[in-house]
Amino acid sequence: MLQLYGHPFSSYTWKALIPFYANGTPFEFRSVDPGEGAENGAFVQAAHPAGKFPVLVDGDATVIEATAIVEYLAVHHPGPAPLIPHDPAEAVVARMLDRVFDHYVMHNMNRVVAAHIVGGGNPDQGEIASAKEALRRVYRWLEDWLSENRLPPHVSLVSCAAAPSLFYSDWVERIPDDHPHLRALRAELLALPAVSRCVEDARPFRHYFPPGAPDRD
Ligand SMILES: N[C@@H](CCC(=O)N[C@@H](CS)C(=O)NCC(=O)O)C(=O)O
Repeated sequence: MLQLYGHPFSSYTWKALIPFYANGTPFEFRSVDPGEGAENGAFVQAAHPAGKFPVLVDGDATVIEATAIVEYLAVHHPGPAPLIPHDPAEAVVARMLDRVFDHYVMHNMNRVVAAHIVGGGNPDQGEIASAKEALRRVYRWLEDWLSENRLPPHVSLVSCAAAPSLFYSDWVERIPDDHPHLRALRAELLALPAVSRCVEDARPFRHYFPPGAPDRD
C-alpha cells in the first residue's frame, strides 16, 4: 500500500493528492497535523532535506517533491488521468506550466502567508506588497498564455499544480475581473471531483490560514 505523508490544508499536499483521487489509486494518508501525533511529522523531517511535505513511500522507494511524486505516479501507478501527456512536446508544455505555477503563483502566495506567520499581528507590508505585485504579474502572463494556447487535458501535472496554487493565491490576491481565462480555469479546476475532494477535506483547517480565509469557495 502506498503511503502519502502530508496535511489536508497544505497546497503541495493537494498537488500530490489530486492524482491519487483522479486515478482512484489506493493509498494510506498519513497526516502531519499535530493532532495526529508526532510520528508522521518526524518521518517527514527525516525524509526531506528541508522537512517539507508531501512525501510518498512506495515499498522501498521514498519520493519527495510534489512534482516528482506526480511524475512517479504517472510512471509506476498509471490510471485513466493522463498525468504527463504522452506526446513529448505536450509534456514539455506541461512541465513548463508546472514550474510557472510553483515558482510564481505558489511561491508568491506563500510569501504573503509567511509574512503573516513571521510578523504575527504586524506583518511586513513591503514584503506583502511585493509578493502581491508578483502575483498580479504572473496572473497577466497566465491570462495571455491561456488566451493563445490550450492546456493539456485534466487531470494532468498542470491541473495538479494549478488547482492548489490558484485556489490559495486568489485568497491573498484576487484574480482580476479582466482575466476571464484565468478566472475560468480556477473555477473549472475547483469543479473537478479530485480537487473538490481536497477542498472539502481541508475545510476544517481554514482557521490555519494566517492572513484569514475568506468566506467563499
Ligand atoms: N518544493 C516542495 C515544497 C513543499 C512545501 O513547501 N510544503 C509545505 C506545505 S504546503 C511544508 O512542508 N511546510 C512546512 C515547512 O516548510 O516546514 C514540493 O514541491 O513538494
